[in-house]
Amino acid sequence: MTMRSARTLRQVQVAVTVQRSLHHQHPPARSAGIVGAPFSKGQSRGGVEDGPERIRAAGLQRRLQQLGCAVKDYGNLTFEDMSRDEPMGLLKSVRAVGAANQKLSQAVRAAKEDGHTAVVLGGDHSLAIGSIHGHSAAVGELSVVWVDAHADINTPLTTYTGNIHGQPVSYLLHELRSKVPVLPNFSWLKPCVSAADVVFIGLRDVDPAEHYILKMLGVKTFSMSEVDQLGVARVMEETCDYLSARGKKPIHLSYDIDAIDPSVAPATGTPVVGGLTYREGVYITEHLCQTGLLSAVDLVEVNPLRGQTEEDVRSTVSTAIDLLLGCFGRVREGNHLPDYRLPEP
Ligand SMILES: [Mn+2]
Repeated sequence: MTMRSARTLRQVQVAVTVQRSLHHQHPPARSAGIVGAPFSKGQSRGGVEDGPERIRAAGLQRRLQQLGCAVKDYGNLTFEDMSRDEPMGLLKSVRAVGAANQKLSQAVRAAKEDGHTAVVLGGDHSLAIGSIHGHSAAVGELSVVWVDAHADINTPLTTYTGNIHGQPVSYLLHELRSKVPVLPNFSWLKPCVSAADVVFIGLRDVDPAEHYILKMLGVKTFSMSEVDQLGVARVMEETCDYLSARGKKPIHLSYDIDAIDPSVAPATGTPVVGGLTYREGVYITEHLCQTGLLSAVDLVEVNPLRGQTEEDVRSTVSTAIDLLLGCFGRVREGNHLPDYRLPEP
């Protein structure tokens, strides 16, 4: 190797190093538009409506700002009581879920139109119906990453609990349009997501009908078996390769805290053993953040009343916050603000 080419190589290495350190000192400007959705009627356990306030009280806004992220908190949506909301067959609280999601759809759409990365604090996972619909109304076609112990893809006719938090994906998919009956307070909703634009991660409690639907539609899934087999880094690489092969669409991350192992995040309505570790859970958010395509995030199913102890609740809420911080550029190596200067003696 001549001196000349050796120098060129070193120059390249220096340039790469400079670029990298610039990247760390000047993270892309981000802003979070937080929408609180204290809604619990997509399932039958009280307490999940307290999720937004607990997550805020643990310092979400301050911690996002410490990352250099601008924050606009739109506050909590209010949901009217439905005086007459009788079950339709097994299906519970249909009218309340329909009305709440219509409101949420409008709020998420507004947050997107204001230029923010939307953050929906749930509340139960039925809220993904309005969140994804509103996101899509603002930006068009989406990629959806659904991180959950459950597939939440029952239709109103396959559910055996009647809880709509186990069904939101079926309401959103074009391919299942003919399988979802007309429901009161849902006339505003049109399916807006293609099955090929969805990836599930963390599955470990899937009903037979859900499994049939996933196979029938050929939906990309990484159950906990694949997380074990491939490791989370490869799962995320394959997730992003798979989604971007259909075009680089804005990503909607719908994160159910029950994806995380109950030893870390026990305060949730339907915990299932054998979940993601804290590190795997956070890695998913870090990786999606790095794509630069993350456009909206739901963080749902934190239920402070489901913890056995205050430490259970603290651990669950603090994990939820770390997942959200990962979405906005927190990296575990540490961060500093772009204008930081070392004190001079
Ligand atoms: Mn869920």
